[in-house]
Amino acid sequence: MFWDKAKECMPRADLEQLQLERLQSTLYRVATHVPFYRKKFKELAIDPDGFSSLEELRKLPFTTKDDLRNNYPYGLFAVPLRDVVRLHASSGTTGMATVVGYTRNDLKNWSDMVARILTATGVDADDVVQIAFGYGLFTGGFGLHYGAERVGASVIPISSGNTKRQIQILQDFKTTALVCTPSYALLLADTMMAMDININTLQLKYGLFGGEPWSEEMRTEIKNKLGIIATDNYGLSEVMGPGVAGECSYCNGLHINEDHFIVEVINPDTLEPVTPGELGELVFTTITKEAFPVIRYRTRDLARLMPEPCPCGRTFQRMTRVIGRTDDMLIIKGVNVYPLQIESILFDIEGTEPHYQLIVEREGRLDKVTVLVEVVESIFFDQMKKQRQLVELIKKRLATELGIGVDVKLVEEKTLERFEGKAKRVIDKRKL
Ligand code: DLL
Repeated sequence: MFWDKAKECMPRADLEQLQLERLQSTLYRVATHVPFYRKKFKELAIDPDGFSSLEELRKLPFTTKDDLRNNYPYGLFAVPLRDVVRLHASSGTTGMATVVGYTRNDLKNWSDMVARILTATGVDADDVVQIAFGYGLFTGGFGLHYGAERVGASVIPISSGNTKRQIQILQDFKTTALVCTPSYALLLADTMMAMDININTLQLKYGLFGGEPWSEEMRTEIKNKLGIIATDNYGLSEVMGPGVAGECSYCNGLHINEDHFIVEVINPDTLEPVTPGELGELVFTTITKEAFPVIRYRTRDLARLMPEPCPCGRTFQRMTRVIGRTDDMLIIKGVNVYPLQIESILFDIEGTEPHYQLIVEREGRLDKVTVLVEVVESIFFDQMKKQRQLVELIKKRLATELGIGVDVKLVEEKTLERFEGKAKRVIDKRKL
């Protein structure tokens, strides 16, 4: 199903022409209204009017989270506040929040983009959509909300938290589509199992998950436990919020809304583009946003582009799931490791629960990682010998697949913290 087939299936040549035109007007907009970009363009001798091909994008400066922070709160807005009708903020993991704004037209485009990803999953006007993302400064709740209303679905703005109430509403309101973080979906599923609720009595058909990294194994687990189609949805406040990219029902990569964003993938060390299909940092340029346009925004998110066409017919390029962030990459004995790799391996091992936490400490120049893994009760209370065998097995699997040794500790079921929003898997004890 398509929300806007003419756009989503546009021939690439037409799309590129549209991108160029929209980029030209964005450059004009920022050079005229945002002193930060005007200054940067001047320093780099960039003439925004002389921009005649998409390849020239590479000449433009990057924008980073620090640039946003340095211009807190409204310094990068390209319209006066009287034209801004919504503000959101991203707290990030550290430091000062960054503020983002939307004009009425930005909100219309945003809800259209979210409507596309909901439709691509299968959601339509007959669906009842339970939005269990936080409403507030976080873009997740409101972003999905407006998109779901745009589709014409019946929207339940329950927001995050209060798991028992979520479950009651899932049952009573006959929810057909659940929208939340993947870790919260799993928590809901596990709580329902503990309450002996038969999943077949629910009307759930779809789950749209996002806001945090998750593995393919976690998808399978959620699909099996809830009996639904589960799609991955990606976005970030600085670029817009949810709706930047989302999966179609083939569940094999996320289509990027390329008529609104130009995507690049760069090597985060050299800042040069990677060869197509190679892993690197996602960089987005917004080309329709009025209030808060960003040029070559460095996301810190690592993914690959999938240039080959998708069987669904959409011509928008896909990206793979985000496998991690440049800033949550751990260097253990010189090897780059992402928490998600560890998650995939744990899912494979019988007796371990899909709940884990990584404790990172620094020994000398290298990171030392201890993986805390929840194990089912029967194993936890089993003989020491069996526990030791399991620890050895996990260590061995991690060592073979990651190429390094890490410490493993088994913990009792339900002892690690659960999250209603984004899960925090890494406890960083390094004093850097
Ligand atoms: O998390 C927007 C969003 C809300 C997307 C709901 C999808 C669904 P921020 O709070 O600004 O915005 O956080 C953005 O979260 O840079 C990624 O690191 C991470 N992230 C978001 N979606 C995914 C995903 C929202 N599907 C940051 N997979 C991004 C992996 C994701 N990471």
